[in-house]
Amino acid sequence: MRHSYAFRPLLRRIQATPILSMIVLLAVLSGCGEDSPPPGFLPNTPPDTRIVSGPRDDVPVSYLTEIAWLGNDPDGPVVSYRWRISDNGPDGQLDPADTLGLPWHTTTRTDSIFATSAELDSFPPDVDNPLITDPIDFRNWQTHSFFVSAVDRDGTADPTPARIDFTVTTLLPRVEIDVIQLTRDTCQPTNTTLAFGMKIEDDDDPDGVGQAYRTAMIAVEDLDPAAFEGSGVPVPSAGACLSRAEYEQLDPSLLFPESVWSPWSDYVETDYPEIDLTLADLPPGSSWFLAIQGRDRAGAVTPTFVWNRNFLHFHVDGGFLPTLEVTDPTGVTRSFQGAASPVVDLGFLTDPQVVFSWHASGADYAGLIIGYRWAFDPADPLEVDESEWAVPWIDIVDLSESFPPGAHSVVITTQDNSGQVSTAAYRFEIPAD
Ligand SMILES: [Ca+2]
Ligand SMILES: [Ca+2]
Repeated sequence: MRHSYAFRPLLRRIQATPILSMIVLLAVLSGCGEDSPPPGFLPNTPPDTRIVSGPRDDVPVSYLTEIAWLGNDPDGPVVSYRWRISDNGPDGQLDPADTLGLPWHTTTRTDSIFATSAELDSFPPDVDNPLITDPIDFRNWQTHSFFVSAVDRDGTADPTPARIDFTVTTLLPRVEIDVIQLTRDTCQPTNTTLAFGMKIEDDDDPDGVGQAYRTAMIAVEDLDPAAFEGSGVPVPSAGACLSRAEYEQLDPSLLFPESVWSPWSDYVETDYPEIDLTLADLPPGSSWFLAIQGRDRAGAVTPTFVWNRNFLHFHVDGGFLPTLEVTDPTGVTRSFQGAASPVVDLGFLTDPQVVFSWHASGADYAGLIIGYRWAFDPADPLEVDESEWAVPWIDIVDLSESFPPGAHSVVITTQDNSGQVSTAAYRFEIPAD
């Protein structure tokens, strides 16, 4: 008896072990633990998902891509979908790393237009075309995979998401400096203030414009000497002026490394001739490289730096004066720069209705005319008092005024955006009848 008593628990233990293991294993497989459904309860069936329309994998499409999907669930309704889009890297192939940590987004919609990134440069069909040289023609590209899973009433997502692979392209945004005129094939002389507008065009954007811009401005003596290696162009010293031909020998990727760029700013389209950038208090004698890049909705960035388009080489001279050209009542046009001296004497005018018209320019030094004002019969035509001006600074380029008999004077002045003024002063006499 004692013998069998001692033996029985051991036998029970040996028999119990595999049964216990199976129960634990079943609980792990079902994932339910103690909440396992009672016998006879049907487990939830996950929903199934399919993509009903979208881009083909062999034809590149716009970075704005429309995709539609549907799901069905054998034992209840589909209540939502979850989706995600991967960027598949330069090889264009979906790798496990491409979806690592990629979040799922939830939606109840069954279609959408997705704005996807296209940040890889040199889209092969463009690069192979030797006729294409302008960024207007170049495209960036990226291959993406779109995944979507239907989610049922129980929160169960289709474990095998529907998937579509596709390649998108975007035309690159173009930047153009405007408002000022840039025509030189050597450095542009400027005053100590330089102001200009810009436009960032993007032909495949719904609004036709880029979304952001950034600038790089470097004194020529701070340029990376490596950019000059093998170019035949000497490394510039402070204040040096390079020609367009010399600039075009240099490696732009070394001229404008990532570290020299400003942060990105939102680009808001303005009406010409509005000013987007003003550079004030520039030191006389300094010489600069200035480049501007645009960025589009797909993240594509202007790749080239074209002389006098989105690249400007300028030298700060200072002391430039606007040129004021005035046509007087006798029909003679004269040019004025700086203070009015001497006063132009027109003698007797037969018509008491006196008409002047004018035009001013700072184009020689990329200066901008900000307005005009005039005075009638000031105490001293060569020293008009602030209170004697007939109008504030305005953008009007002619005047017509009736004068009584006697001696009179008219003073017309213009100002540029660096505060430089040029003035024309006239005296004349209206005879008594
Ligand atoms: Ca279900
Ligand atoms: Ca674009």
